[in-house]
Amino acid sequence: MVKVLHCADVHLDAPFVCGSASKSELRRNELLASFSKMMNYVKMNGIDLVLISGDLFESENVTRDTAALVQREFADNPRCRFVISPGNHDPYTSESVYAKLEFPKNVYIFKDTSVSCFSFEDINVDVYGYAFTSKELSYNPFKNVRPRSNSKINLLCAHGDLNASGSVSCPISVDDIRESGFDYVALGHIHLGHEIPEKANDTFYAYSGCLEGRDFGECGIKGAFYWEFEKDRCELTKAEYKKLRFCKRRYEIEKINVFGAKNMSDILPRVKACIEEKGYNRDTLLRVVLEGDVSPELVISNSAFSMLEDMVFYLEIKNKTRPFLNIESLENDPTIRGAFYEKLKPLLESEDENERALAYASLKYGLSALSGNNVVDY
Ligand SMILES: [Mn+2]
Repeated sequence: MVKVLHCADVHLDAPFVCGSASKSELRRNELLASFSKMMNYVKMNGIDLVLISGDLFESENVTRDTAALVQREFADNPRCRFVISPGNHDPYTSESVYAKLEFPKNVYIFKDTSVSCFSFEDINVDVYGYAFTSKELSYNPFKNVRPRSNSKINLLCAHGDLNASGSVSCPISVDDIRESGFDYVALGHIHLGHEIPEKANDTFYAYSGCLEGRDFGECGIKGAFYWEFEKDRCELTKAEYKKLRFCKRRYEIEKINVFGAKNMSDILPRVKACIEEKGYNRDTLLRVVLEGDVSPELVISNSAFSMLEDMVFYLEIKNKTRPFLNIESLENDPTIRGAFYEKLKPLLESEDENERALAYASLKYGLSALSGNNVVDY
């Protein structure tokens, strides 16, 4: 049985967006710590092979200290083989970290845009791959490439853009994967990553996603795939995986509907309850988007949220509420207008976004009709 770890898009030394300069610097260091945590996992769990599917570094930013740390981590895991496919952010060039630094013997780096193979006889694994040699690679180098021996566990370590024809970051189609004949295609480039690997024909494939989210475009828990493979003659008899968490913190976005809120005390408990229900804590960078129609008198002040700030690592409030015309008068309206509003109120406060939108439209058009107005021109 072969133990494989698949990661990608670590982007060591990349800048973070995180509110303040000091927190951003802290996040940069946390990314390094997450990388070390992953490397410790590799050591403690006797991983045979690590596939790094591109963008390990962010080339423009990589410091000498970071390069030294990576070299040290690789050297500290002499039992494990590390295979690297340079991506669009860390292409293999004569000026790159890959060319300039000397890596330990257990590190295998693809250097060319054409596919080549590292063969590990002792574990019966062939790892195929290629390198970006500049920021762009406008074709898929492994299209029409087939593994040379079906008795080997055939892995492909690839940086590229799945289902994005015309992409300059190595466009890969599912058909390319389906026809490839590899046992596993370990993908890098898309930071979101799969939670569950896909399968096309006999080939498993997945994006591992990045190791730490860097902004609210990269939400969720980040990490790497752990695989156990076994091949008996030409038959893959074991292919089991786990998605492992290595990120120190995570970005999350929560939309909260505060329909009908009249003051901050209608809002703060809702935000607090959301943080508690979702189990967010100091590991979370949270953006709260406030939505819904609220009383025109309501003033949403960011400083009012300071009492919640310590619940998470970073709290950002986006106010997308709209002043509602006359909720209060509707609430006290004894006529059919008030009754109509009362009837719709549960739907206006629904958790379901579509239901809310529909109820809102119903209220608008209903009130308009009751006023004898042209519904369309409301
Ligand atoms: Mn990339």
